[in-house]
Amino acid sequence: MKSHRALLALAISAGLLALAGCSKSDDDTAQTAAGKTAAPADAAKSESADAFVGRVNTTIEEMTPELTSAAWLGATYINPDSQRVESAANERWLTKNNEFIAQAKAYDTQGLDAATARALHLLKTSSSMPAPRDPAKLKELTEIASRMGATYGSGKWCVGEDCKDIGQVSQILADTDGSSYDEMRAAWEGWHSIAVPMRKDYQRFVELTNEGAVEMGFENTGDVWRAGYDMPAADFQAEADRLWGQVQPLYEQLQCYTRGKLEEKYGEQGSINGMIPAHLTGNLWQQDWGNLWPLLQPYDGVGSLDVNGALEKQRQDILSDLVAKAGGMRNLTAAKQVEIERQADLEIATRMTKLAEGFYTGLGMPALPESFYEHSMLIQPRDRDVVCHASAWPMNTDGTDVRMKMCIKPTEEELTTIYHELGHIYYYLAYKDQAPVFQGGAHDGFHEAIGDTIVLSMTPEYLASIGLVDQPAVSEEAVINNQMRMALAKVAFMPFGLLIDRWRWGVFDGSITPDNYNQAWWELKAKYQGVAPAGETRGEDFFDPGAKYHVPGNTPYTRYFLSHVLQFQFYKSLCDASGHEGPLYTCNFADNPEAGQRYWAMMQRGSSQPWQQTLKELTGGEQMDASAVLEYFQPLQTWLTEQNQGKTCGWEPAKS
Ligand code: X8Z
Ligand code: ZN
Repeated sequence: MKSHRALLALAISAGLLALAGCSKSDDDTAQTAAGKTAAPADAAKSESADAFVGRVNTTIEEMTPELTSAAWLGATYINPDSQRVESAANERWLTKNNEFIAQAKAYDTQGLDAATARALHLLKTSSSMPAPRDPAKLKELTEIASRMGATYGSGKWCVGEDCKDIGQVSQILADTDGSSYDEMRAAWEGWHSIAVPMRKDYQRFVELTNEGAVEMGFENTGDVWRAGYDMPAADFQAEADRLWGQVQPLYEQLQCYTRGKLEEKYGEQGSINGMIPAHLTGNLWQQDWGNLWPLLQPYDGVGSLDVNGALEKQRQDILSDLVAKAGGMRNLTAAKQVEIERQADLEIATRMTKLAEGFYTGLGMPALPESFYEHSMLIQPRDRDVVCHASAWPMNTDGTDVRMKMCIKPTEEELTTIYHELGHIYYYLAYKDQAPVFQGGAHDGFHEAIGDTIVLSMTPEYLASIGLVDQPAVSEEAVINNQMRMALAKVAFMPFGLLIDRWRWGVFDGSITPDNYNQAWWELKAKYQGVAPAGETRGEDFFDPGAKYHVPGNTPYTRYFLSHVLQFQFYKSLCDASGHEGPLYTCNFADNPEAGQRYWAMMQRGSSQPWQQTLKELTGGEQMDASAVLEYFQPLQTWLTEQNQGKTCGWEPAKS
């Protein structure tokens, strides 16, 4: 169901679990006396729609803890045993869910109570991993999903005996000042090698989920994904295109400016036919360009926004204290030193998480339950492989066990990711009293936008109030600097947010075939992002999409694009609610109870009504609309246009 589809896609590494699953209970009315599943139509005749939805809710409630625990183990202890437990739990759930979907389809929704009709609708349209009915194929699917998740999570780039995990590879790329062109290129290529073994699995995954989708009455898996937006699936793609059209001119200015700076720094190697070389943006996927700050900062030294420096210093101070308490460095064994380093890592990670929690409680939302800090994984364990990709988990349906899984490092990017993850966590807490079928985002883009809206409120004033930057400078230059900081995270992301599912929709509908998986990927990267790989074309020996978590993890991605539009709409409404006056980009609604109440009321709705209604309650409008993005970035857009004057912007191949 939608609720849990959102839940699990966010939370569960392999995106296996559309829902918690448990074995059939004895009094399951969908079963015949002989223990065989009754035909869905017969089951629907002998059980009212209300009773059916009630049974679905109870089943979700009962199955969720076991399913989420299995998935948590699969993501935090990667080994063959946890994979077996994870895929078996998924298998049980998906079998149950298929039964539910078949029965849901057998009801005539005319004349039903509105909540029952909505629950049936969500059941029929909310499966990110449609599973075939054939038990052997269903089992194969869950095993592939677990294996791909584990392959990604344990992925390493090895040169001889020297192996680097995703965190270490990312650090080489992130150091855009210190790492050389060749070092970054080797790191980028090294990470992409981890995806090669996934290619076959992914191909089979597509076949199996497509079969499940057809059995559910859809054309293919992409068609199921697009059905989850309370509008005809066919309209949804056009809607996403419309929103992209609104922000595309702003992105093109940013791309042009960035490319120019890379050319200044790297000469001819700084661009490829007007495109940005994939290994030079400070990020493995070119989705966040924040690490290019040293190169792109518009006005050097105007209002220091060195959050990375501040966090690193805090960690050093914590470490020095711990070392002093233990009697000084010279008295420590090597093992004790490692232990103390880890203690410092955990302490700064916890401190960063509490800063984020403070924003939410400052809005009047509840403190996180103690169990959050007890059960979450905040730093990377040393003794095993884990999926480091950040995620937030509702372990059950009553909100008493929510967790975050991250490998936190003391950087600004990670700090904002914590605010993002707590957005998911607070959404779970806000809608915990809804029936389990409605425990989801209004749509999946809402779920992604909750925390990011808060991130927009992390203005220099806010950062100063939590001690991470000095008192901010007030000047036009400072405005542009801060706008650039935000644009490198938000604007740079938008085409990336769109293209991943353009690729997957094509794979699922057969217009992209296994013999052009990689070629199609790089065509889309070129078309939307204006990004290209250095050197020879990356042919079909590679499987570059698999080097991004959400592909092996099977998490639909258009949600993030939508979130990057919605979060500006939410932000504007909350700023209005808080009585903010002045330009949108200056608004910080921290500690404002009116904004908090408005937000919480919206979040409490979960997926109990069409998202358009929920959006209207918060913003007054029923449409997603990127004009708030443009309003926010208006000063930067003007500035970029001036900077780019006289340059030839755009890139080959021509954009359509
Ligand atoms: O995957 C995430 C979150 C978990 S929902 C860390 N994000 C996308 C990504 O990292 O690719 C947040 C922004 C986009
Ligand atoms: Zn998220």
